[in-house]
Amino acid sequence: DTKDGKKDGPCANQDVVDKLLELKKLHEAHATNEDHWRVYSYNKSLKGIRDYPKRIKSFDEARTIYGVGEKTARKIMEIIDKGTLDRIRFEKTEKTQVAMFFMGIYGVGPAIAENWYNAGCRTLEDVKAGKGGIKLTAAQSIGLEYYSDINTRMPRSEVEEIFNMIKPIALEIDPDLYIEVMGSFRRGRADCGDIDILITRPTADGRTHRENYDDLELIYRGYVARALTGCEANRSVGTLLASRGAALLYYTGDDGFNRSVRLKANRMGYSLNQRGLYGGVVRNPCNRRQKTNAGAPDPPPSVTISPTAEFSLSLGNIIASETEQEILAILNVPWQEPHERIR
Ligand code: DCP
Ligand code: MG
Repeated sequence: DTKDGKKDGPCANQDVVDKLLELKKLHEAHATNEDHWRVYSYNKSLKGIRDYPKRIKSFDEARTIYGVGEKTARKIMEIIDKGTLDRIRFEKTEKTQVAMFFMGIYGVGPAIAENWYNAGCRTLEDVKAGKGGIKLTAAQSIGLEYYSDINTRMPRSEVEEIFNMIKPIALEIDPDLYIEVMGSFRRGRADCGDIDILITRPTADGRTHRENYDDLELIYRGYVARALTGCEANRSVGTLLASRGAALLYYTGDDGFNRSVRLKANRMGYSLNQRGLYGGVVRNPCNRRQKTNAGAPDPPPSVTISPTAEFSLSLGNIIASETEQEILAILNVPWQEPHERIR
C-alpha cells in the first residue's frame, strides 16, 4: 500500500513510522474488536510521529508525542535502539499473511479471509477452486479475477483519459449535470487507486432526475469490463446540487482529513456528512461517546454515515452544504486546497 507510506514524504522518524505501519496492517487483518482499537490507536500515534519534527531520543520524549502511550513509546524505543520490533515477528504468522493477501480481493474483509484460511485455502487458486467448500459472492469472483488490476494504482493520466471519455456521455444525457473527479485525483496525486466521480445537478423543480443516473449507468456499463455488485453498493445516487459543497468535501478526502473535520464538527455540536453540515443534532445515545470523548474513533463509515445521516436529517437542521468554503468557515477550519488535505 503506497498510500499511507508516501503521504508526507520521509520524516525524522521514518523507520519508526514504517515499522508501526507494518504492525498496524497486521492488526488490520484480524476481525476482533481489540484489533480494531489497536488500529485506531496506531493511526493516532502514527499521525503524531509523522508530524514530530526531531529524531526521538528517549522514552520520555516519545511519551510527549501526540497519541503515543506507554506501550507505543516502548515500541518506538525498541525500533530506535535495535532497528527491529519483536511484536511484528509475533504477529506475522502464516495465517495473518494469507489473510492480508485474501483481503486484496474486492469484498473480502478480515472475517471472511479468516474463514477461508480455516477452510484450508492458502492461495488464490484455492479460493478459485472453492477449496474447503467456500463460496464466493459475485463481486468477490470478479475481485478475484481482477486481483492485480484492482490492487495496482493507476497513473493520473489514465484517470484523465477515462474521465474524458465518460464526461461528454454524461453531458449528452443531461447538459445540466455537474461531473468531476474527486478523491486522490482532485488532491493532485500522481497515482490513484480508483476513480471517484461526483455527479450532481441543479434541481429547481425539486426532482432528483434519478432516471438520468440510471441511463448513465447503462451507458457506463458498456465501457466497463464487469460491474461490481451491480454497482448498487458503490453508488450514492442523486446528490442534490445544494449538497455539492458537502459532497465535494467528503469525496475529496483524504479520509484522515475528513475524520478530523467531522470530529471538529461533532465537538462544536454539529454533524457533518456528505450531504451537509447539520446543527441541533440530537445524538443517538449509542454514539454519545463520540461526542463526549474527544479520543473516541469514528465508527466505520458504513455505521456512521448512513444512520447518522438519516438521524441528523430528521432531527437536525441544515446549516451549510453548498460550498466547501462556507462549511469550513463555520467550523473555523482554515481553507485548504485539495492537495493540502492530507492527515
Ligand atoms: N472517504 C472517507 N472515508 C472512508 C472512505 C472514503 O472519508 N472510509 C472519502 C475520502 C476519500 C474519498 O472518500 O478521499 C474517496 O475514497 P477512496 O477510497 O477512493 O480514497 P482516495 O481517492 O483518497 O485514495 P485512492 O487513490 O486510494 O482511491
Ligand atoms: Mg479514490
